[in-house]
Amino acid sequence: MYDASKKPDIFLNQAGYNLNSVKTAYMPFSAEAFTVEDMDGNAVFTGKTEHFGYDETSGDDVYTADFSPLCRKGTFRIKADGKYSARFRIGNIYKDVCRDTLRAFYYLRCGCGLDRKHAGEFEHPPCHTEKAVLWEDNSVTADVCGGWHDAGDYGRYVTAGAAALGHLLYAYRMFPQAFSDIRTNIPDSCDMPDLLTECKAELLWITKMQNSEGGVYHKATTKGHAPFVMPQDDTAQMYILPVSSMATADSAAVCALASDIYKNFDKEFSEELKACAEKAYGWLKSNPDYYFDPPKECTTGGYGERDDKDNRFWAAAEMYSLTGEKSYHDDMLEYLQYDFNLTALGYGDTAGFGTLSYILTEQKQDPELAEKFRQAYIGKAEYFKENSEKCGYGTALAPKEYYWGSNMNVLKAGMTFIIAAELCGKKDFIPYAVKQADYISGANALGISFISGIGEYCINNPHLRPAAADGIEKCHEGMISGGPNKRPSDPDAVRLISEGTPPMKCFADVTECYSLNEITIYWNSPGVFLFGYLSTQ
Ligand code: 9MR
Ligand code: ZN
Repeated sequence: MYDASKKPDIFLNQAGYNLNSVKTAYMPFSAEAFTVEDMDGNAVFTGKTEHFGYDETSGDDVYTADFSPLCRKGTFRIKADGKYSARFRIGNIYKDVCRDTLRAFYYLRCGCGLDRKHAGEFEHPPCHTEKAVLWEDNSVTADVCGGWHDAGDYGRYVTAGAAALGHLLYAYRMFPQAFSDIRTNIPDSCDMPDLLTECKAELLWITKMQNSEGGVYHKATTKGHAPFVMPQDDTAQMYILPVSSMATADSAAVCALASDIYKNFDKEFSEELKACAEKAYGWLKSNPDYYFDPPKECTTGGYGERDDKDNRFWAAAEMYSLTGEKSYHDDMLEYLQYDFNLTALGYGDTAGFGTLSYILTEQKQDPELAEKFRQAYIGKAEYFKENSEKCGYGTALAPKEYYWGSNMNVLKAGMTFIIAAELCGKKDFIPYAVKQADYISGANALGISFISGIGEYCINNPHLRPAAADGIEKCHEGMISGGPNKRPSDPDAVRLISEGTPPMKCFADVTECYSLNEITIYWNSPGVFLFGYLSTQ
C-alpha cells in the first residue's frame, strides 16, 4: 500500500540503471558530497554534487549527483547529508519494467475473463460480452467484444486504441530483439512474441468495429461512465457510436502496419488486416470530408479531433509501405500540403506515425522527403533536449506543458530521442531518453515512481475501476499514471492541489483524481516503447 512515510529524500530512478548508462540522482536540498552504498552499508562510490540552482518546473533548488562511473551490478542506495534515496538496482533492469508495463494491457482486456493462471489474484469473470446496439438504430445489434478497456473507464475508443497500437507496433518494428524473450504470462502465447499476441486482441476488436461499407465506428461504450464496479458488473447497454473519418483512417493505418508485421507469424490474420485496411481506405476515398458526429447524450470519452488530414496521411503512408502502390504515395503528398505536426505520435495528432512509416519503409522512397521527415524528428528532439537541460530534473517538458496526461508527453519525448538517435543518426540523444525513463520511475520532484509496483515509493491508487473495486490493497503492477497536471479539473484534485503549486508537483496518488492519476492504454504504450528500447542498451 502507498505509504507517504516511505517518501525518499533523494530522488532517482527506483527501477534502476543499465550498467553503462548515465546515472543521475536529484536532491532538493544542499549537500556537497554524496555516497552510493551497497545493502551492507559499504560505500561503493563517492562524488561531489553539482548545484543546478532554481528549477522553475518544481520550485526546487536542485543539487544533482552524477554516479555514471559506477558500473557495478547490485542493489544500492544513495546517501547525502544523512538523507537517503530509495533502493535501486544497477544491471539489466529494463526487461522487468518493459514486461510489467506490457503486461498491464492484459489486465485491461475486455470481452474475456482473466483466469487465475494468468491474472493471479486479479482474476475476474468475462466482461462486456453482450451484443451491442447501434446508437443510430437500436434495432441493429453487433458483436464488438474484445480489445482493451481504454483507461480507468471501461470505454473502448478506436483512435485511442490505434495510437497505443502505433507505439507498441513501432517498438516491435524498430527493435524486435527487445521483445523476443519478454514473456508476460498471457494466454495463447506460443508462436509469436507476447507483444504481438497482446496487440492481436486489440486489432481483432478494431476489425469488428468496421461496418459493411468500410467505415469504422468511433467507439463502443455505455451511455455514461460506469460506477466504480468490477468490469463484469458493468452491465448497462453497450452502444456502438457513429463512424468517424478519424477512426476509419487510424484503422486503415494501423491494420496496414500490422498486416506487414504479422505476415511472418500469422498469414491468415495478416490477410484479414490487409482487407480491413483496404476497405477502410476505400471508405476514406469515397468520403473525402472530415466526418465526426458524436451524440451529446453519450457522455463517455469524446476523443474529438478538429481535423482528419493527419490521420488520412498516416493511412496513406502505411498503405504505401504495405503495397508500394503509387496512388498511396500521391495521396500522402496531397495530404502533406496541409499544416500538421510531422512528429506527433498521439491519438489526436497522428502524423508522426506516418512519417515514421515512410522513414522505415522498404518501398521506393523519395530521399528528399525522407530527409525532411528525419530533420523534423531531429528538430523536435532538439526542442525536448533544450527543455531537459533547463529543467532541474532533466525532464523534457517546459513548465507550461504539464497538463492532463503529462507523463505521456515525457514518454513520447523519450520516443522522439530514440527515433532521432536510431533513425536519424543522432546517438547523442540517448542519455536524454534515459532521463525521461528516470523521471517516470522516481527521478522527479515528488520522488515518486509513476508506475504501480515499480520502486519502493510508487503509485498504488490510480483512477482505475478494477483497482478500486477488487478489494485488493495492491494495484495491478505496471500501470503508468497520467502524472502532474498544472490545471487539475476533477473536484478532488482541485481541493488537494493548492493554487500556485509548481507544475511538477501538481500530483496526488488518489483514486478520485482522474485528471492527475488515471491510467490509459496510450500512456502505457510509449512506456513500453521507451523501456523496451532501453532494455537493448
Ligand atoms: O486524455 C484526455 C484529456 O486530454 C481530456 O482533457 C479529458 C477530458 O475530455 O479526457 C481525457 O481522455 C479520457 C477519455 O475521455 C476517456 N478515457 C480516459 C481518458 C484519460 O483520462
Ligand atoms: Zn470489458
